[in-house]
Parts: sequence; C-alpha cells; structure tokens
Amino acid sequence: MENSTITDTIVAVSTPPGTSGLAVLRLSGSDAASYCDALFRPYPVTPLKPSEMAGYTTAVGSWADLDQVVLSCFLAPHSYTGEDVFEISCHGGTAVKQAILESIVEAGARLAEAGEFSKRAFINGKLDLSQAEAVMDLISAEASRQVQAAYNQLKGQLSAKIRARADSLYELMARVEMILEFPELEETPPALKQLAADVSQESARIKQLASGYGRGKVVREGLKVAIAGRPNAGKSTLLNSLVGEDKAIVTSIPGTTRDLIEERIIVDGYLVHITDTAGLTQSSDDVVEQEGVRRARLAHSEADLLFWMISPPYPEAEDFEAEITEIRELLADGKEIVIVLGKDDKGSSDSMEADIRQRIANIGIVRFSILREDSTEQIRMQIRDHLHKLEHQYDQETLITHERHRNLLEDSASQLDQAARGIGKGLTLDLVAARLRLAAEYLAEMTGDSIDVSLVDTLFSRFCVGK
Ligand SMILES: Nc1nc2c(ncn2[C@@H]2O[C@H](COP(=O)(O)OP(=O)(O)OP(=O)(O)O)[C@@H](O)[C@H]2O)c(=O)[nH]1
Ligand SMILES: [Mg+2]
Repeated sequence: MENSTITDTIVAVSTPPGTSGLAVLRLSGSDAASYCDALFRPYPVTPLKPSEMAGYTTAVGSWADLDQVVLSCFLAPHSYTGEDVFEISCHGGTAVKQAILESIVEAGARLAEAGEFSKRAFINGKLDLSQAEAVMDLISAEASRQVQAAYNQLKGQLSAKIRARADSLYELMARVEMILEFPELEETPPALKQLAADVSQESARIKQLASGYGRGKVVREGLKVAIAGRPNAGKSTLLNSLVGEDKAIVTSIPGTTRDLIEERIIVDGYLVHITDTAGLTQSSDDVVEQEGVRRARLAHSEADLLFWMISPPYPEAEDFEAEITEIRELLADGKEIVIVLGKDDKGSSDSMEADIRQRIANIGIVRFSILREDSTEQIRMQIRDHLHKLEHQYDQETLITHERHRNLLEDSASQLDQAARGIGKGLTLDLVAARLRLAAEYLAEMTGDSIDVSLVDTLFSRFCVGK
C-alpha cells in the first residue's frame, strides 16, 4: 500500500449533530496547517501560528470572527490519520459548527466522506483493518462488554494473534519450498507425515480462534431473548418489568399484542435484546392475529433464549398438549428455553410445575409474578445464567466479534485441512504450497495486509462522517 505524502485536506464535524456545549471539527491533510493559519488568530498567550506549532500542542484563539476555540495540533505521522491533523473545539451550536465548517471549505478543504479519516489511518498504516473495525465498534458500543472487546481489538490483540498464525503458515510454506528444492533430503514418508501433522495442528489453532465467535457475536451484537406463550399469559407485563418502563400495552383482553416489541437492556455488561411477541393461538380467522403469530414464530426462531410463559387460567388439555409438543420440538432443534410460570400469585404454579417436569425432562422453570418485587430479578438471573454458560462454553481470551473474521478464519482452516489430507494422499507439494498460500491470504484479509480495494471502500463507508 502506497504512502503518499501530499493529500487533499478533508474536514468534518466529528461530534454528533444537534446542540451541545462543545463540538469538535477535524481537519486532516497536507494543507490543514495553512487553512488554520488563515482562519485561526491565537490569543497573545499562545502567539504561535498553527503552521509553527509543534505536534501535540493546543492553542486558544478566535476562529474567523465566529467563535472562541481551542486548536489541537497533531503533526504527521503522529496523528490518527498519519497526516497533519488539527482539531477545533468550538461551541456546540448548530449554526456555529456549520459556519466554521463552511469557512474551512471556503479556504479549500473538502468535506470528508463517511469513515474517511479511519480509511486514511488504514492506508497510512496507523491501524490495520481489524483495528479500524474496532474503532467503529467502540463508537457504537452501548454495553461495557462491547467496549472491552472493541478496545482489545483496537489495541491489536486480535491482530497479534492473526499475525502469529500467519507467521507459522509462512514457516510451513518455507518447509515445503525446501522439500521442493532438495527432495532427496526430506521427501521421505516420515517427513511428509510430520508436515501433514503440523499443517493439521495449525488448522486446529485457527479453528480454536474462530470458535471465539460463539461469544464474540453475543458480545458485539447482543443476546436475543424472546418472550413466547399463549395470549394473555403476561408476556407484555414481563417485558415491561424487565425494561422498567411501560413499553408494551397490557390489557386483560387476550390478543393485545400483535407487533413485535423489541427493547434493549444491559445485563452484566452485555447488551440484551428483549422481544415481546403476539400470543400463540392454535387457530384463528383474524388476519391480523395470524400475521402476529407468524412474526412471533419468526422472532422465536431467531432468539438465543426463549422465555415461554404458561399462566392461569391454563388451557384445555388438548391445547396444552399442542403447546407442550411445540416446546419439545423447539428443544429438539436446539433452542434454549426457560419456562416462566406466570401469575404465580394465583397459587396454581405447584401442580403445573410438576406436570411440566413430568412431560419435559430437564427443562428450566422459573416463576414470575408482577406483584412480587424480586420476580424481575429472578428473570434477569436466568439471562445472566445463560450468559455465564456461554462464557464457560467459549472460554477464549480473544473474541471474534465479526462474521467477516470468523468466515475468513474458517476458510483459512479449510485450506489447511485440504492440504493436510492431500499430503497423505500424494497431492503434489506444489499444490500443497498453493493451499498454504491461500490459507495465509485469508488471514491477511482480516488485518487488511492483503485486501481488495472495493472491500476497503465498503467497510469504511459503514463508518460515520467525522471518523
Ligand atoms: N395477577 C397477575 N396478573 C397478571 C400478571 N401478569 C400479567 N397479569 C395480567 O394479565 C393480563 C394480561 O397481561 P399481558 O401482559 O397483557 O399479557 P400478554 O401475554 O402480553 O397478552 P397478549 O398480548 O394478549 O398475548 C393483564 O390484565 C395483566 O394485568 C401477574 O403476574 N399476576
Ligand atoms: Mg402482550
């Protein structure tokens, strides 16, 4: 990747739209200092012109007779983008920000595109691709676990792991080259067997890394929890109690909820999406209800965890049988389900619990009543238990939070598996080397050491303007 020295200068407001106490505009490029010279008048205490300032200094002054600002100077290559960068902290009024922005564009700068600062940082080698992706994750993080995972990735934890794996692949490639050059030295069955074993081991290490997506996905995207059950079971009441607000309409009329109602909560630093769904009816002529049930089932199928509410008055035997069958089928498909015995204050949960335990082995059951203070906490505990189970199951230090990364790791491992199998079956070493090279290229796509330009554009266009 080339490291050009002269670049056009881009500018953007890096803080969100709207009114705030302060706002920050950012300028990056070869002419950033000269534009600041033209528009910034330092107060006598900081008499330097921007073009005379050393990196990492700040100055107070006026900006084009529009505002009093603080100007921070970062000189190439010691800046976020690797170019000369100036940041202007001004007052956060919409008109002030706009006027300052226009003054800089009039001076000759160009409005930055979404993600363009980070793209320049990537091109100039300040961040690799997985780190740039982490910047975006850090900005959009809502929960502390997201912050933690994004920060680890930004620090380069994932990049270091990937480069270590890539280095091992290069060593294996060197060994293959060696055998190709001096076949008489090494092309013996034991040497080839050892090579195949080492390639397999490398594949296993990469697969182990890829399995970090099991928890990484939940950390980055959040855990999906849906609430299911018959009409009037108390689903919306449960959603409201978890969210702590009256988000969904609750009435005594069965069939109140038709649409999916999705809310976000934080549990143990994890983002959790809770979806309230329409009550499941076995048959209905009402088209609205039918559509509600269709959407409900879709939400249930996408959920990581399903709270299935069963509350009095309990259904007729036949309907209850159908409900139990549906739960069993979902469990057989691998769905995680916890039964919530609702309206526990009505005093009929004991016999129902015994009945369910008899019909479904090892099912998790929890009781809930909106009239009891600790009830909501017990439901949160169920979510927490599920999250802890995930932590246990995927006990990796390095999380894979992006599907793109997981896919590349799996593609890489699959090339290695094919190479290892091929060695055993007499695949020519040229072809083994080609597979190893491909495996290394997949890893290089993660960090962006080797990547298609159009993919770079796509990835950065998902960023916000000013970043
Ligand atoms: N006694 C008691 N009543 C409850 C409890 N939870 C909900 N209810 C009542 O049960 C009725 C139905 O509650 P909803 O939360 O609307 O039930 P739902 O499952 O969302 O119903 P649909 O949207 O129609 O499927 C309302 O009158 C609630 O006040 C509870 O824990 N105890
Ligand atoms: Mg409802």
